[in-house]
Amino acid sequence: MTESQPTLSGHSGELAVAVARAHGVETMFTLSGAHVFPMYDGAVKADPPMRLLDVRHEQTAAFAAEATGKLTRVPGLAVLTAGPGVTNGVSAIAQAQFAGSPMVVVGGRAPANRWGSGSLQELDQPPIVESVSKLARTLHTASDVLAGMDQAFTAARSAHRGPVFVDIPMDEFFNSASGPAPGPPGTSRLEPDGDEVRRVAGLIRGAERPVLVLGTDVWADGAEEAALRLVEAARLPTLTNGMGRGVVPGGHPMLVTKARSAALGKADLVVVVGTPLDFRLGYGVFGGKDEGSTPAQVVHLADSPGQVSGHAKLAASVCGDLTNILDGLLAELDTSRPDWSAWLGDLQDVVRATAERDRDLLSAEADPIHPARIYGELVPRLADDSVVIGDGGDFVSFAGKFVEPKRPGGWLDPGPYGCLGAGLGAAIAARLARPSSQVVLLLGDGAAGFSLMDVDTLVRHGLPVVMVMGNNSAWALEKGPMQMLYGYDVVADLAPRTAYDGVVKALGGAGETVTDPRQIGAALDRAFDSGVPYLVNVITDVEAAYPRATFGI
Ligand SMILES: Cc1ncc(C[n+]2csc(CCOP(=O)(O)OP(=O)(O)O)c2C)c(N)n1
Ligand SMILES: [Mg+2]
Repeated sequence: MTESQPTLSGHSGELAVAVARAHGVETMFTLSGAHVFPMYDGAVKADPPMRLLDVRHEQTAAFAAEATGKLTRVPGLAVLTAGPGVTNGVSAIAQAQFAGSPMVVVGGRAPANRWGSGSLQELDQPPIVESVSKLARTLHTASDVLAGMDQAFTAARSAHRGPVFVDIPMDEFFNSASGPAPGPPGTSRLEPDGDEVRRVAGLIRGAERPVLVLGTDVWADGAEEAALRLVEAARLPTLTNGMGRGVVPGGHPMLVTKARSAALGKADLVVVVGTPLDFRLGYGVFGGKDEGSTPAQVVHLADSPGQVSGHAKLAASVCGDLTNILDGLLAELDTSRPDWSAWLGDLQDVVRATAERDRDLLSAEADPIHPARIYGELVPRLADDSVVIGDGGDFVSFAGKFVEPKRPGGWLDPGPYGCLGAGLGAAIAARLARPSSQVVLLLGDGAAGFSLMDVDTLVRHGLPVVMVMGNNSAWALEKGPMQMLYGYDVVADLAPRTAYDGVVKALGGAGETVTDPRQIGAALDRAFDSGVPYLVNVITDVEAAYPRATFGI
């Protein structure tokens, strides 16, 4: 401790809240439990108080913290009571681990002074959470809290980002300690290897048909501007996925997401930035589409060493601060690079042809409604700074096809963990993180069942969100594949045409059911104008399955 560092004294909850605030946390997502009361007391007595956002299921608190981390790039904070409170949060913690979302979960824990005697919810939680988090540990005494919480937040926000779990025994939660007051957060950034960057620039320079892929970590690492600089200066055809969507704005001439199959199938070099080479990217095998052609060379650029693919055959890789890597490539390519305009032009032709084909679906008059028509109505109504959240199967896959965000940081999809039920938590987080933006939650009717009760949370906290449901009365993303494999399906149907808008109304929001495609637009306008949580329940055609090329297996 230096002389200039003030001392902080208080109970563990006060100390933990002070550290969270020093790391930029504004909201504590939680559901009540006595084991974590000191966190609430710490929030209430902080100056100014920390916002408490209480939900109806711990998964919602944890998904809200995860989405806060994604949207604000400051770790989200969930506080979950001991035992079932913590176990209810595990799926969201796993999702954060898969997506690299910075978040800290503070768990209650049965008291240390009775450990082994069988007190209520006496569960050793870190071993349960360990495999799905960056770090999971118990802060055994009040005097561990200041340093332990700082370590938790620092780990969560350092590349590669992810969830950190700590629990504090109840007796020690109420105990007091003192120590140095938390200062501003420290983060270190890994300098990339300059020789490797030059090697990658050489590979790009030598390519005839290069393609760039920008993923979630481009946004998470704060490299979105460097990425766009590189794309525009080098005029590289680019695809985006996850939270990389919007880094190259929808409609940009270099964005060829609509020509994805041609781009990845014909490329001779694919440079993947800030996203794993997982099932979403064909496990990192590209090209070789035309007869006699060889697979593309693959370059992987990652925010940290552990993220570089271990399974794909890589021509080169670089890890470290993504802004430095991308600016390093730009500096190299600025001086000399081939002209790829013919290749880019070919892909732009495919983009145009795809957009032309999509137009029919987006304006489909079909009865029952084709889910694409919903996007035909929604997309023109989206502002550039809107936040769009997907929670569902096929319905959300259609969104991935038709919604091309204009800015980064406003697109939340299920990501590689693909966990249904994140929707309401993410919507709550988005409403708080972007108070003046449109927040649109796209819900499958199946997915809605996991979290719809948390409309109550939106209502209690005065958080308006537009919910748009593609209600095909089925778990369609599973129904189609089961039909394909077995010629029949079971456990894939839901009750026909359920009035989920009635559920939202009962909880204090508003909504309506739409069965005529020509009524969707007006219903969306009413939802955006309503200023309350509003569900547009669109009854859609279960036969209109998403044309899927991969099942992720
Ligand atoms: C927590 C969880 N349970 C089950 C699944 C498997 N699953 C993936 S998509 C899907 C169907 C989703 O149905 P719905 O939300 O109605 O969207 P639809 O495919 O019908 O458009 C299911 C059950 C999952 N991904 N996550
Ligand atoms: Mg469905």
